[in-house]
Amino acid sequence: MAQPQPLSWQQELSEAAERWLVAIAATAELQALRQVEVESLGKKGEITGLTRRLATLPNEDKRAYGAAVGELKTRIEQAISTQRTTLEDLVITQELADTSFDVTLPPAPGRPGHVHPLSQVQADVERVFETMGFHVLDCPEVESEFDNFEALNIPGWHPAREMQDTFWLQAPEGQGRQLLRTHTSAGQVRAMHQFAPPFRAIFPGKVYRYEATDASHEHTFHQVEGLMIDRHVSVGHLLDSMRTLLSAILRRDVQVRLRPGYFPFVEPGFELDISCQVCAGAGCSVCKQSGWLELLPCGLVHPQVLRMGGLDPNEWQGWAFGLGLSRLVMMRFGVPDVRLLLSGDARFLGQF
Ligand code: FA5
Repeated sequence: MAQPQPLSWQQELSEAAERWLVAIAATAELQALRQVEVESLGKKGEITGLTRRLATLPNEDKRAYGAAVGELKTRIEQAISTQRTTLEDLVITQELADTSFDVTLPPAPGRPGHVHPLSQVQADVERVFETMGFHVLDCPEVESEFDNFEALNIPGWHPAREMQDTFWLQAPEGQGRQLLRTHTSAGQVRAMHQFAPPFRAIFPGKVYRYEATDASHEHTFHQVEGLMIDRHVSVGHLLDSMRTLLSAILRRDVQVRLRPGYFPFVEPGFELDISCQVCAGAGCSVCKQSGWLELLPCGLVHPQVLRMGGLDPNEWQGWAFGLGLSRLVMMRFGVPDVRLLLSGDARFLGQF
């Protein structure tokens, strides 16, 4: 009986191609496809074995065999890739089919936004002062060295500069030095040039300091400046305005204390402290265990500052205050750390 002839390598590759393409098309699950991939193209797979055989062939067959086995490998890889996409789509379709949902259910409740606690208290402060005849002024956060320091009687050599180190900016040639304002007092001389005396104005806003932060110190925080210019002003009127402000904003009786305070742009100057509302005066990290928090420095405008604002100190007087708005918010709501205010943490903000 005649022996069956061995297959030529061309027939063997063609037979392998047909067999693997049928096997790939027949897979119904990704797991099975992966198995076919390992058995055909894996390290010990059949196609890899066929590739290795190249070395054993006579030289004249090597080029044609190499090209044919390479083409076979590419066909199988493409078929596997196409089948994988088909099977993955099937899985997604199946998952969607398995998910049942009730289209008649009402939508999940939305989370409406609300006004930030800083803006709430700022709006209240503005309302209180507007009823007392004050303008509300918007002053720039990028300020000149002149308005932030020199106009306020703080020349370059003055030790008070050390207390308010800040972020300097690269200003265009010839425009003097510019910085992020360290206090809203930077608006005082601007206001004096903007309004004809007598006038009263507040200017709320964000200020910046190069600050080692802690529970009551932030590098970016809010203040409200107040300035009243008239022919005769008194410390009594200043303190009464401060009392009106605090009882309107805090809506309860709070203890305050007044002590002398030094600021080069007021004379005399005061520090108005408030009994800490976070710990009810018992001592905590906000008040540094003292029971008191610095909130509202103030004083009578220094004659030199009036001159810088184009006003004759023999004719005009003024009082000014620089309220720590961020700290006032802390005192109103009992916030235990100033850094929470600008943290953008929705869990914190959701409470107001
Ligand atoms: C000033 O900034 C003066 N310009 C205030 C002033 C205005 C005095 C007008 C006299 C007349 P001071 O550096 O103390 O002063 O800051 C004022 C208030 O801002 C402080 O009492 C405090 O409530 C708040 N404050 C100061 N530094 C910080 C900080 N790093 N973080 C949060 N609040 C601060």
